Amino acid sequence: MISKVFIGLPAYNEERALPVVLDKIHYVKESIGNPLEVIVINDGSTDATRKILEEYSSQYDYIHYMNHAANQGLGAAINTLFQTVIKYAEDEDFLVTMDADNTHNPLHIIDMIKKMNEEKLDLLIASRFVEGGKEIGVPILRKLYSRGAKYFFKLFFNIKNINDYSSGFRVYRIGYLRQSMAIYQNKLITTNGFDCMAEILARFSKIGIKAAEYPLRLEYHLKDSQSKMNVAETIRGYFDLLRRVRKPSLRKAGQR
Ligand SMILES: Nc1nc2c(ncn2[C@@H]2O[C@H](COP(=O)(O)OP(=O)(O)O)[C@@H](O)[C@H]2O)c(=O)[nH]1
Ligand SMILES: [Mg+2]
Repeated sequence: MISKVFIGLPAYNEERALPVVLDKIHYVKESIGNPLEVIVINDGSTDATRKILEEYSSQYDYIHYMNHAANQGLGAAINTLFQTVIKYAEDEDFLVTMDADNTHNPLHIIDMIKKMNEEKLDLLIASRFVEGGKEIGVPILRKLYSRGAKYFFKLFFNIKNINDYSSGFRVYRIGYLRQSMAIYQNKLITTNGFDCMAEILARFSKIGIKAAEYPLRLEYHLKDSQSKMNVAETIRGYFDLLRRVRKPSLRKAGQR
């Protein structure tokens, strides 16, 4: 059976970038050879994001969206996305997450799915820190932050082959995602902030995972809006993970 690819996009006030990203995804859908569905989590946007989603979803039946009435944050949006996708997807399907700000090129998805299948991976991260990875137009503070995150997580929550812990461009195998959510009793994500991306990996590091990286060309020069990430708050969240993330008791989670 051929795996289905779900693409999940968290979006907060992305009226400018979203149509460009959805058009690029349409091209991927035509060329990938797997069935593909898109789910956008519109997190209480106050711009035209919702209107754009109404238009795209009425034109294309593979494009879906959900609305949070008010802005809850990236962690809440990714949590909604995970809970929704594991309801509908099969274990052999894939969930791709990526930014809706047009800095992640959907064309990468075609090769990333191939690599997931060939290497039988649970997780593949599009990474700036693997040979061939690039970042174009990233401010120096952001470069320092993502490199600092790398050393922090390699030290405390090491996952073999993984270096880019803050990249939101990833492919998850649904079977693994479902199992890890069960192990953590549905609390894989316990923050509403941007630190959710690293929290997910911190928890995976405690239960074991077969993961790899794929060279990301981070096209930050195409970003047409302010970054929504608060660097200081995100770093505070990372330190908090040292206290919050413990190895789960497998017996309690009903794993045998
Ligand atoms: N659902 C949701 N998405 C958000 C929120 N803040 C940012 N995002 C989305 O998360 C992604 C990452 O944010 P972005 O501004 O691109 O951060 P950066 O790329 O790290 O500078 C983008 O797709 C945003 O639209 C939020 O509060 N809720
Ligand atoms: Mg971004």
